[in-house]
Amino acid sequence: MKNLKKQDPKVYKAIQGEIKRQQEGMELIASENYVSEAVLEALGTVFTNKYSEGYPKKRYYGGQEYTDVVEQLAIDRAKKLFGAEHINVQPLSGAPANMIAYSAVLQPGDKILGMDLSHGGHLTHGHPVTLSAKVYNFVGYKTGADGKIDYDALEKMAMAEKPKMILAGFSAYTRQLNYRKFQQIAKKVGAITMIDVAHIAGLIAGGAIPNPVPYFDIVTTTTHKTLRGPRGGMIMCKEKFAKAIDKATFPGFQGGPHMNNIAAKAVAFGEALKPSFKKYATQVIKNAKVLEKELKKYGFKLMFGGTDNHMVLVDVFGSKGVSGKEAEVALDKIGITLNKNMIPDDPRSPMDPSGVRIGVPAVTSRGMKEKEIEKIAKWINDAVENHKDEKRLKEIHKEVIALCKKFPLYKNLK
Ligand code: DSN
Repeated sequence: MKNLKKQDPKVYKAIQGEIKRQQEGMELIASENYVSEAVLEALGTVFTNKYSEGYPKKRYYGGQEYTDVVEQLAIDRAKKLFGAEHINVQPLSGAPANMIAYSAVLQPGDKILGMDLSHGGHLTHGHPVTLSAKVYNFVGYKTGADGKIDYDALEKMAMAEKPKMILAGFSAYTRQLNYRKFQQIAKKVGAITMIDVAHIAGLIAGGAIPNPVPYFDIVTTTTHKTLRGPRGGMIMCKEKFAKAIDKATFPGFQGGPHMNNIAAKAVAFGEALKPSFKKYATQVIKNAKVLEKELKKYGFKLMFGGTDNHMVLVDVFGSKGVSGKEAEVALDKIGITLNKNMIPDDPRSPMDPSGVRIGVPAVTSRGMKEKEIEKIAKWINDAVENHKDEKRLKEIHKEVIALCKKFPLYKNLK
């Protein structure tokens, strides 16, 4: 970064600070990951200069011989990964992808059944603060008494509400979804099926969990979570919705696609097609299972009874009398980054909820395995139980940094 260093030392310094923070910190935010240096290189290219409204071979401006190459590569590789009939790689991120998908097949005011946020859903699945909830009429389904989605209740709700769309997917639910059930229920009421796989896309691509693509009309995702690509979104769909999805993306919702980002998506999808990515996805699940077991051993209550994916949702307040916010702050002090999170029917507030969400995709990318996860669980327990003991927190922080240094990251970045 020699030009940046000379020209803009303030931005350069912040970037160096962030590199060090990522190198020395333990990243347990379930939606984060570390892209490869090849993906970073593709992001920082002259494709950022190019306007390319339209799609490969059907653009509005000239000079598209290379944009067409990278966009087509991204599409073809994503098709191989997920087996989708049609793919649009232009959505800028997950929230736009969801809004585009709704607008492609629904009319304002149409009803969507989506998962309640505090039960594991996502803001864009109908939370009142979002634009989507102002445009569409969302009804939220919840998890049942056993902590899992109650499909009988979902079916009754669908029969009573007659939604135009049934939406599956989540940002904090930790159990495998029954794709077939969603499909069957939607068929009964004549609803379109959509699933947002942002959190689990990499686990699907790596074959570590079943692929929902055959069961759903529309599948949206981000590309930067378990899939380990650049920040961005993507929509997959059945051929019959292809035109509607493409038109809703551009010109319906977005302008020029971010071609540097699409080039980086192509690189990341190429990486996900390699056998090493299968190993990665399998290890993510193994690591999450160890985290589940260890945290339970330390007396933490896990929501939904445990995990089948890459994360756990922990009721820290119910388990240890420490709020989600207090836990997040204490863990930050020891170099472990995660986020406070609501638990189902949380008696506390969103800014200081009962839970924390903990995910292992990033530490697994770093090469950490079962043994390291055991240490992480021990540190989490230690920091939560001693959250007011600054001296103890400092001691643990040193141990966290020492372990991070054994799993180096971005060695060539300067
Ligand atoms: N912010 C992402 C997450 O953490 O799950 C979802 O948008």
